[in-house]
Amino acid sequence: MSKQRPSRRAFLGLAGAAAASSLHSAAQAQAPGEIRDLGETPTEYGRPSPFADSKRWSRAPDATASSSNTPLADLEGIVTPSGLHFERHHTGVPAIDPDSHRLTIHGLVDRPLVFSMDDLVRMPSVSRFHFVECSGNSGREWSPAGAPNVQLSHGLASCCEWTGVLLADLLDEVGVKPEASWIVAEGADAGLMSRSVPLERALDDVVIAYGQNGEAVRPEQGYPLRLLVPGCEGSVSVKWLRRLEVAHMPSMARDETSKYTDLLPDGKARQFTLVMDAKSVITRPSGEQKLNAPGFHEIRGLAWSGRGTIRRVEVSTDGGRSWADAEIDGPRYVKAFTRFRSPWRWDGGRHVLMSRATDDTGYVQPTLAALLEARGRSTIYHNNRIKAWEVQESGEVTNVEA
Ligand SMILES: Nc1nc2c(c(=O)[nH]1)N[C@H]1C(S)=C(S)[C@@H](COP(=O)(O)O)O[C@H]1N2
Ligand SMILES: [Mo]
Repeated sequence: MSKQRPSRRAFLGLAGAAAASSLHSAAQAQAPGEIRDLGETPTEYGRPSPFADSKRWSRAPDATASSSNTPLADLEGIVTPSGLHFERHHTGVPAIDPDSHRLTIHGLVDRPLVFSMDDLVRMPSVSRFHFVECSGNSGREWSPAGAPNVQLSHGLASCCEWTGVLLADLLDEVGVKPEASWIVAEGADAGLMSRSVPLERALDDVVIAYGQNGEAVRPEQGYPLRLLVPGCEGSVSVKWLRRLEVAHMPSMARDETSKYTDLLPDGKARQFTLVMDAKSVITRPSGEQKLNAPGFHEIRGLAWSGRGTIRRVEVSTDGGRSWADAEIDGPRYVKAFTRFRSPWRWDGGRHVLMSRATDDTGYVQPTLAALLEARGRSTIYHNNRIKAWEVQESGEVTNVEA
């Protein structure tokens, strides 16, 4: 369905004197006969322009326990460049030689098997766009104060094209016994991080990935092999994957008991809350950015859901009093980032900007109040509240209580 749009030129209103005069000086800069520099010698593996200095933000650069955030405000479209994928590793990034790496599948199976990387790469493959989001993403958003910018508030989420083998195909090879109901995955990092995945999910869309954005999975993302459990909290996507045990119960590993459970006000905890609920955030204008002048500014952001595709994103420029549908004209993949855009004419006044996502199950992203009502304040995980930014009269964008 093609939407009725105002004439871009008339609406943007950028054809004024300022734009015309800068065109004039650009033409002057290219005088005929001028000798121009050849620039730098190309490299074997390209790098971003030195003027484009997007960086992962690291809390404490430390080899043993680390995390870093994707600079979402700097990125366009839905793909996170591999070098800017957020990182979360509990016991360092191991250096693994793919020639000696093996994946063992055993437990409640007919034929336990050991796969080399060559064995896996010759099998039928899939390539799919999926987000990975740490369930601790937006942990600071449990307080009204929230985080000052989108890298800190939402940057423990990234989206790449992942290539690999469907776990269902590997389980077919080993033959799962009827009494099996869980898969326990183990990584080859120093702490042998381990998580359990229900068998029905393992047989659905789980990928054993060796490719990321067209090249090998990056070391920080689990080279040479990672489990990729689409739509689920990042910690089940076990990196540096070396072992899968088919079992009749979860292993109750550290990271599914003392960590990654959601403590409720009555002292009980939700466990195996794997699915990441629908969420969205405005990446531009967002905290710590500055609008240079009143007039046209496109509002842009990202929406995603661990249950399926994004059906709708609404944007408010008046603190949630009124909402309008944003445009989604890029790809709308399952369990992947979805880009939304909304035209806006800034009048120079104060405005509170918000976005609200709805997924194809009909689930609507909640307010902070609704989330607190359901879960209380004792957990740090699974915060998908509606996020607000305030545009000040100076053009500065700040985080705002909402
Ligand atoms: N082996 C192993 N797998 C792991 C982890 C880890 O520390 N070791 N961290 C988990 C957590 S908590 C998250 S959020 C994701 C992060 O994936 P990324 O670093 O590729 O962004 O990996 C998960 N898989
Ligand atoms: Mo995580």
